Amino acid sequence: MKIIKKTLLFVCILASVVACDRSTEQTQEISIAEKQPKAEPVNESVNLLEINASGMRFESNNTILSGWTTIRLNNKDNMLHFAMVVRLPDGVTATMYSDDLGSVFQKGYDLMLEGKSEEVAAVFDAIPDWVPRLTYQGGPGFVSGNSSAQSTQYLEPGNYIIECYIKTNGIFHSYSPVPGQLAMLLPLTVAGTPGGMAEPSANATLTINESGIQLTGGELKAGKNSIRVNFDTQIRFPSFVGQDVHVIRIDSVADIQAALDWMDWQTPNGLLVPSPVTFLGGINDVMPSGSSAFFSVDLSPGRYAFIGEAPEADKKGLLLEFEIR
Ligand SMILES: [Cu+2]
Repeated sequence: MKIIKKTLLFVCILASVVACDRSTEQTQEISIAEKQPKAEPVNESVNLLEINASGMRFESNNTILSGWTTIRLNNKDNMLHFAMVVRLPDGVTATMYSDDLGSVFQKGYDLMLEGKSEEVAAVFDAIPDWVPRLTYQGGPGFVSGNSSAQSTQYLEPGNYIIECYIKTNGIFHSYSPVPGQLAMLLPLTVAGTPGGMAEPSANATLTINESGIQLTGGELKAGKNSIRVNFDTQIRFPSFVGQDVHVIRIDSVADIQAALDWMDWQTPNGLLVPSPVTFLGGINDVMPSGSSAFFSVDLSPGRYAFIGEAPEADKKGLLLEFEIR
């Protein structure tokens, strides 16, 4: 883990002629200040990365300060996108991620649809040896077209990518057929300089563990919600995906099964746009186990569910319905 320490260097030049008089004034000021009650320091700085999704590409600054970071995904397309944050091991670049891993998933998926299971296994056996050292660090969850989603997560300095692997016509948005060119994959540098943003507050807490998603604190409300997610576990399922949480609006009973069926990228219609239900954001996988992160979601009265991106999410406990009155 590369940690760049911020060095603060204070250079103080005092004119020797006036030093004596000023030091007397400073002593008096300090003694008055000490008699006043001390206010708790308030840190209101915002460490925000704004990403626009447009024409199946991300547009953004490619750097952010470290520590707590808010990432806002403004989806300007008519289709669903998300923005998963992945930390790259030292020596791995966004281009390597695209060329050596994105291409493997597209090839494996294509063979999967052709029913060539042995060839699929051979393709996935050939994934680069650095893949197990990728760590997943959140990022805004699934959000339908022409709307925004926002997550807040703690990012250490380093090199990252932001990825969307929704499919259009069977092609993952992050897949680039041209080596060296990036599709829906954004390189991100998290600088050594701390952004100084405080950990957000939340009105509700979700806990994710072996049993799935539970509401373990606070209350969901109409209007803007800040939701803390405690990732007590981070389980990787055989389909390579981890535990995460997204919000769907339930307009009819059929929406629940449609969303469950849609949440498996390995099926022809899975993660294929147009999505069968409306997604309002959430947060992608966070590692390691024991980490917490946050997402914001605006809820009008109605029925909703938290749902994980995994095959048979309900059987994994990754479906939690709720109502806002
Ligand atoms: Cu996308």
